[in-house]
Amino acid sequence: MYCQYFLIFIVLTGIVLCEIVRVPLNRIHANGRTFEDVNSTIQRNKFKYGLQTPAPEDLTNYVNAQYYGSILIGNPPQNFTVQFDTGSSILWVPSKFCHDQACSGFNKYDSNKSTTYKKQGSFIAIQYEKGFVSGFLSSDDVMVAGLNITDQVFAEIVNIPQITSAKYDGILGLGLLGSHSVDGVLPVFENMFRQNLLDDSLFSVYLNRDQESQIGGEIIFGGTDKKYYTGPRTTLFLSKRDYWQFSLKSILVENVLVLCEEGCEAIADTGTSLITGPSKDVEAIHKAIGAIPNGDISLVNCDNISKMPKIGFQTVKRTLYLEPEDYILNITYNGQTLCISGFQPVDVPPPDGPLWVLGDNFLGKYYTIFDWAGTITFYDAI
Ligand SMILES: *[C@@H]1O[C@H](CO)[C@@H](O)[C@H](O)[C@H]1NC(C)=O
Ligand SMILES: *[C@@H]1O[C@H](CO)[C@@H](O)[C@H](O)[C@H]1NC(C)=O
Ligand SMILES: *[C@@H]1O[C@H](CO)[C@@H](O)[C@H](O)[C@H]1NC(C)=O
Ligand SMILES: *[C@@H]1O[C@H](CO)[C@@H](O)[C@H](O)[C@H]1NC(C)=O
Ligand SMILES: *[C@@H]1O[C@H](CO)[C@@H](O)[C@H](O)[C@H]1NC(C)=O
Ligand SMILES: CC(=O)N[C@H]1CO[C@H](CO)[C@@H](O)[C@@H]1O
Repeated sequence: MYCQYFLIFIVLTGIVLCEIVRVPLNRIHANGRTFEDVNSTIQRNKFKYGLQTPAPEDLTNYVNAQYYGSILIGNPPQNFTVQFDTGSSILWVPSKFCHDQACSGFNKYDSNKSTTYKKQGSFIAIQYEKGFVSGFLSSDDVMVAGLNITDQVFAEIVNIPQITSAKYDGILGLGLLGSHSVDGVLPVFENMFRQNLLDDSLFSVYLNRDQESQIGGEIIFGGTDKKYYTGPRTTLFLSKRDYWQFSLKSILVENVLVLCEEGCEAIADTGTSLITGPSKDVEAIHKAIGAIPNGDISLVNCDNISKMPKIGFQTVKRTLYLEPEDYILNITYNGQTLCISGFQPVDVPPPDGPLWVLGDNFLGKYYTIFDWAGTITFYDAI
């Protein structure tokens, strides 16, 4: 859903500083990967599986707040890094026509350099929770995890927000075809399915929460990777096909309170760093964990983490619990560790809302299988 940390506001001993937290890049593994890296991943996958799927896409983890991988567009291929976002449905990358300062430093798609480019032309604006990007539609071959999707319609972006600290060039929406699809454009996953590129009509997501690890995460198209999950299987029917949406019976804040007693709706969203929920509920959680609002985020005392309640998302099958270590995000900056509440108040208006958005801190704990047939499955992530 593209509501990740672009800016983080820190409070230091009463002086309010508004500062961008830049965590040294050498803490994570190679950021800008080259075409050769992508090609070698593809070659390795072919070697590993001998067929097109399951096709794994390696992800890079940036401070547990941004996960992204590489794709290729056009012939000969142009490389891009994209965030794989289950909370939106379109693919966009910056365009060669973007001359904004904001576009510098990103890879830009040049249709003149691709033999398989097809003009679409219509203007498009894509609204995200925190602003919008705009451009026009084009079509070309897109290679994701070694799967060659022909004539994928995507957006070439010419206007993007000025201040972003996004580590990736664009966003690849992994939502289903539904009322959120932009202009009826077939999403990438829908095309993979229609073009018979998948042996199994699903993809699965592993997000590693260990910031020190070389493996940021992995999305597998057409399969799952048993080395990343364990425990019981919890399969739920989607309550709505638009998003990867399912129903919760309640939310339990261990021994303290019960939220969403009448039931509520949730979506699994790789494109959001944290968990967002209706503000009155999130305020209740913040009271229970002693979080203090600070700009867009809320901070907790790092020393109290072990005393905080676990929080359970009760489904018709199993209650999916998060321990405080799962839902608190910590960021070390200049030798100081900030502990950020993993919950943010966001009131999604009807008809979509009210809605709980279960982002990366939830999905890091639960290995998730997104099935085109209309189910979502959770396992315990390793
Ligand atoms: C990709 O890698 C394979 C195997 O190393 C090589 O044969 C092929 O030429 C490479 N493709 C491109 C476009 O560089
Ligand atoms: C592609 O080539 C055409 C014709 O030379 C030119 O008008 C257009 O600006 C070029 N597009 C890009 C993205 O450079
Ligand atoms: C993708 O498929 C198209 C059409 O089948 C083909 O022309 C193109 O060369 C393929 N691209 C790659 C990178 O294999
Ligand atoms: C957190 O710790 C501080 C002292 O470090 C204490 O005053 C406070 O009550 C604690 N809050 C919670 C919610 O346990
Ligand atoms: C921060 O998170 C790491 C795991 O990513 C953990 O090992 C460490 O103890 C945490 N630090 C604090 C202060 O909570
Ligand atoms: C992110 C990334 O790998 N970008 C590379 C794409 O390819 C161009 C040209 O080879 C490089 O300059 C980029 O660094």
